[in-house]
Amino acid sequence: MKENQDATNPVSMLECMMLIRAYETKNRERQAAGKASGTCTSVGQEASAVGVIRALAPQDRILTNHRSAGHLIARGADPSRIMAEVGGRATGYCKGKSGTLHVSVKELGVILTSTIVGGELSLSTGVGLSLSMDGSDAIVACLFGDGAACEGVFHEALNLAAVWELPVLYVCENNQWQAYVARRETMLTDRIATRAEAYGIEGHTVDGNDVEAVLEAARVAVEKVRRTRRPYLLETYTYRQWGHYEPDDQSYVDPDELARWKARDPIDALAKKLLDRKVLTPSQYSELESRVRATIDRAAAFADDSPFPSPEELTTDVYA
Ligand SMILES: Cc1ncc(C[n+]2csc(CCOP(=O)(O)OP(=O)(O)O)c2C)c(N)n1
Ligand SMILES: [Mg+2]
Repeated sequence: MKENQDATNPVSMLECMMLIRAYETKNRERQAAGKASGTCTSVGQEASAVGVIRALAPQDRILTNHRSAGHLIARGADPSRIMAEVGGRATGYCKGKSGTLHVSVKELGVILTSTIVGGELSLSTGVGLSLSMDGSDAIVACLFGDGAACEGVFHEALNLAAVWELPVLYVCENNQWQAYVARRETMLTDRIATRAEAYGIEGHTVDGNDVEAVLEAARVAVEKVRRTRRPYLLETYTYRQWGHYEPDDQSYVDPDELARWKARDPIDALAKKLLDRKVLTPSQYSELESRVRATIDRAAAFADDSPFPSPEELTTDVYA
């Protein structure tokens, strides 16, 4: 099975990135108003989410981390049900039980969004093993951060997948932050993909703020993993524009650095490119903005109108 061509059209990718940004913005407002639990937002990283996820085929599996709303939306998850989940409502993807988005969306192949840093690494290797034993042509995409790449589990997961030849695409979203610690304080290299060589696999770094470049790099990587059934390490070099967690005043962030990255905002960059290429007119761009706003307003209303899970639900779907 192939990726969905409509989903990789640049205008569709722009709309999806705008939808992710609008979702995160609305969720931050809702958190401040006490309507949702605080979440880790992916603002600034939309190109990485959309470029990687849209290169996958429907049968592929996804495991990701705590900064996952963009990955879910790019995969086609309904923002209403994500918002309901974060609001603890029964209509959420996991009946509101996942806390700050520790969800699984089986119908989309999203096995887990792990809030345990690095948890997705070892689990993805395991899912790769199960696909391999089943003789499936599906692959696993494992999205994690530069902080997770500093954990011992990174070595264990990649090395085992390399030695056992498992079909896992490891994607490090290097957003320059590990909670409140700058990435440069925890590693002397700023290119995580170079570590691939140590495991005898291929690695590549791509500009994570350029969605077309990310899509192209992810397509190459996905094709290689699917064909060779061997792992690959792709790094999307990007920047976390908002705080680690809402609320976060970002008082520890260098304002000049933040301003430099905001000037390279992935959504502004793609919109400008498409307007310059005349693939998009200003009025079509305004239509996208209105459509996205309407979708997110509907999502918020859906979450607010949804019931909380009943007390009898407390122990259902929970494995002891
Ligand atoms: C095992 C574990 N240790 C610590 C934490 C607390 N924590 C949550 S996110 C985070 C930083 C993760 O950084 P990175 O992997 O780069 O992901 P990013 O937040 O930048 O997307 C930390 C330390 C955790 N959730 N799990
Ligand atoms: Mg990080």
